[in-house]
Amino acid sequence: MTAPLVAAHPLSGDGRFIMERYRDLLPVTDATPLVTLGEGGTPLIRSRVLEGELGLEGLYFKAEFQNPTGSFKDRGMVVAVAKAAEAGAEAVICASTGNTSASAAAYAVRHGLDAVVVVPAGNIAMGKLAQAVAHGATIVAIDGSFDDALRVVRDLSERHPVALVNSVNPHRIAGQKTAAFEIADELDRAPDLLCIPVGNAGNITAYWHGFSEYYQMERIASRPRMWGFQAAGAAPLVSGERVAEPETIATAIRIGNPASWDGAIEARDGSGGSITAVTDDEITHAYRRMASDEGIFCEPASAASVAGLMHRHAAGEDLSGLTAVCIITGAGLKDPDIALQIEAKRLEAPADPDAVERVLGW
Ligand code: AN7
Repeated sequence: MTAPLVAAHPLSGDGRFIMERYRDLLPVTDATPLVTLGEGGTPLIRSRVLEGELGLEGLYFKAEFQNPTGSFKDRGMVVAVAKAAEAGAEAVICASTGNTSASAAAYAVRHGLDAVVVVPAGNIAMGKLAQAVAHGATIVAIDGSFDDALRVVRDLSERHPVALVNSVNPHRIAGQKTAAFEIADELDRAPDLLCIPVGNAGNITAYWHGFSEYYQMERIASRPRMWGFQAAGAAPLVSGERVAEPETIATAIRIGNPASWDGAIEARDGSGGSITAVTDDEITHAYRRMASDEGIFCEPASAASVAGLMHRHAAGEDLSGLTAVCIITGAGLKDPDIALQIEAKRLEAPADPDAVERVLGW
């Protein structure tokens, strides 16, 4: 018998949502509350300009910013918080550079649980903080990095009856792998290249699990090469050494000691892929090109996937005949401060058509 659906959306019975669509491949039991905010089912948007510019056969953007709280985190969180509720937890806790806390806060509300989020003071984007505030999460800003915050919440979750919902929780990885299923289902094959920003490395690990699972089930005949990209100032997986004081404009991936280190290396080596660094300038450039050429307003960390692909092309990599998917992990509205640094085409005029015509030069 299937569990009753706690309908949070009028279309929640149509199988679009990951806990229903991929139920058999997820740790869902009859006792798991199928609460949904509408996560998953994000579009694969074909590139307008960059595909041709990079000489690719196909370039697609997986629009993960269209998830309910504006990032890919919802795929893992919907499963992790449901499993926490199923196990009788009354509260969830996480460390976050922002998106995990926004997602945890929303799903905690949905399940009637409390949320505690521990964040690096001064280093989380305004939109993400606003989300945690709005959902009523208890926010602890620590004088330290994300890595310090993760150490703190791991410790607290062992001392208190709270569920840890960072990606060290395997239910997070399980939920996030569904994005790989969706890509394969939609393309009817695996792409040749999967380009993805890497911070704590949960997502690259999850995608690799997803593609590997489909490969083992013979749903796809090949797996993509995984191309992970870290910000140059926070690139422990590139150097092979922890970074004590990570620094980058892309605060979401300002992480010096990724929890899923081994998973990232496995994805890289198992796929014949790579994990390389992109500079903040490259990230900023790709971020602007995505908005101005593709109509996609993402956050800086997300643009690292596109920056990386552009970097590899500029370095002489032949991409002809290949199909690539870039994972666009989070929404541009999360970080309005960065967006407003772009020189705007902004004019001023009195409230009069003739005056507006004049400033437009028409
Ligand atoms: C937009 O929210 O770690 O490599 O605490 O928000 O799985 O960590 C966010 C990470 C990429 C990196 N893009 O993914 C957090 C957090 C965006 C992100 C990443 C994050 P992982």
